[in-house]
Order: sequence, then structure tokens, then C-alpha cells
Amino acid sequence: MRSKFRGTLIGSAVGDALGAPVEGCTADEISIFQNDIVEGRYTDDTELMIGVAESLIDKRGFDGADMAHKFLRNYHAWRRYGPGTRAVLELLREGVSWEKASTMIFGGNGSYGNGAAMRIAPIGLFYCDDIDTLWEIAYRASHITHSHVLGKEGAAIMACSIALALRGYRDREKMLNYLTARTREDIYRDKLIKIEQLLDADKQTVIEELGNRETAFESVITAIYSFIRFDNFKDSVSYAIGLGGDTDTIGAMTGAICGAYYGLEAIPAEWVDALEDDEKGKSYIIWLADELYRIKFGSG
Ligand code: R7I
Ligand code: MG
Ligand code: MG
Repeated sequence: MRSKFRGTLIGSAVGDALGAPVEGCTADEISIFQNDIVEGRYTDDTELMIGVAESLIDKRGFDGADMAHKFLRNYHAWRRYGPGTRAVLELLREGVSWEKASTMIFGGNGSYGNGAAMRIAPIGLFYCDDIDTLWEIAYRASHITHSHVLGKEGAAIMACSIALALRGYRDREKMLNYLTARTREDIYRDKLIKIEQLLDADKQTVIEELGNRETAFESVITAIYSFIRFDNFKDSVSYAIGLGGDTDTIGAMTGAICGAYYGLEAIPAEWVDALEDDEKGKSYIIWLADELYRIKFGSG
């Protein structure tokens, strides 16, 4: 289980770093995707995920004001944040409360970008044995930047997928039945139901049916699909990135689910080796995973 905790957070960071250099490229442009060219710099996806983990650890659970503070403290603009999230962080910095800031963007509707889902992995770990609480906390943690229900639902589905993968659900019927029964949003349910018929589909069909963009409902189910379609970390994450579009984020979300299922040792060593290891890099992310594990299971 400790290896799965590490695998989740490192898997997410690795997927982010691998996808980052080709973010915004089309599938055709990436069709000569080469796994041996690895830069190892992560982006906003991982920087925000680190903030989620740090806050859960410091507060022994969810605390919105503290998590918002962690996001601000860790923020580096050059890691390429989404415009909505950048605007919310600016409002928080000006002193607007974490409950209010996210409701002030996109004409008051709030964001349905995938920025809440891409950082949610630590919540999937921390609340893995209580899906009702996990779902509720995923919503509250999303609200810091994403107040639109579809942004929150995408994050809850992602957190739940990670919890199920930790418990060993890859059997597609079991996992998909669980998620389909749980979600209350049609756009997600309809895409989950489609997965079964898409298992041999070509890339273009998958992109059209499930999406590869930076909205939550055009990326979260794509990551779940990439996990289910293959039987190992490398193939799933390479495939997810090869779809093009929001490659770092779909890579990160696929990497998190795969890491939760297969564990750290299943991530290609050359990918882990290449991951940056500066102040808050690989070693620190492993430490965060171990702390979450220690707090949760009370040992070592
Ligand atoms: O969700 P968010 O943090 O973006 C994450 C993406 C990832 O790909 C990261 O790697 C990083 O590159 O950014 O940032 P938002 O700006 O809140 O949402 C992402 C995009 O979704 C927005 O820029 C919009 O294009 C779209 N979007 C919306 N469009 C119209 N109306 C999100 N919410 C809305 C909306 O309410
Ligand atoms: Mg990014
Ligand atoms: Mg992205």
C-alpha cells in the first residue's frame, strides 16, 4: 500500500512532466512520440497537487483556508497555470475568502476546467476507505478554484477512481459500474457508459467521444479510459499523452490512477529518474506520499 501511495503521486508528476513539452499539440503531431526524450519538469498540475498533500498533512484533513494558502505559497507563474485558476489566486492574494474567490470568475458561474481534478490525487489517497466523505471533500477542495458543479464532479470522479484503483479495481465492469452508479451528472455518466464500446477504437474516435481538452468533462473520463484500455503504466500514460490536447493534465490524471493500481515500481525507471528533484521535486513528493500513508495507517 505504501508503494501505491508513492505510485499515485509520482505517477501523476511523471505524467505531467512527460506531457508538458507537447501540451496543445495534436495527436498527429505527437504520433512520433518518443518516450526516451524526457525533460522531467512538472507544471501547475503537480505544484497544486503538492499543495493539496501539504495541507492534508499539516491539518490532518481538509482545511480550505490552509489549502488556499498553500496554493499561494507554492505558486510559480512559469509552471503555466490555467487563466481561471490564475485569476482566483490573484483574488485570494488580495484577501478575498476562499469560499468566495472561485465564484467571481467566468461571469459568476465558476470554472469547469480540469484544474481541480488534476490535483485531487492526495484526497483520493487520504479518504480511500470512505467514498461518501471522499466525494464531499473532493467537492470542497475543488471549490477553492473551481465552483462550477462540473469542475467539482470531475474532481470527485477522479478521486474516486484513484481510491478504487488502490483497492485493486481494474476490472472494467466493476470500476465503471461503480463510477456510473455514483455520478449524478449526465455528461460524465454518458461518457463512462461509452467506454465499453471504445476499447478498440482509433484515436480520433476516442478524442471525439471522450475529449482531450482542458475542461473537466473533456479530460477526466479520457484518463480513466486510458487506464482501463491497457494493462501497464507505460502503455496507458503514453497513450493518454499521444491523444494530444491537454497532454500534461491527461497524462497526470492517467498516471495517478495507474500509480494507485500498479505501485511505484511499475513506473518506468527512466521516467522517474528524469523527474526533477529540486526543492519540491521527486524526493519531496515521495515524502508527502509517505506522510499521507503514515497519518492514515499510523505506522512507520
Ligand atoms: O482549470 P484550470 O486550472 O486549467 C487547468 C489547465 C491544465 O491544462 C493545466 O495544465 C494548465 O495548463 O491549465 O483553469 P481554468 O482557466 O479555470 O479552466 C481551463 C479552461 O477551461 C479555461 O481557460 C476555459 O477555456 C475553460 N472553461 C470555461 N470556459 C467557459 N466558461 C472553464 N470554465 C469555463 C466556463 O465557465
Ligand atoms: Mg499543467
Ligand atoms: Mg494541462
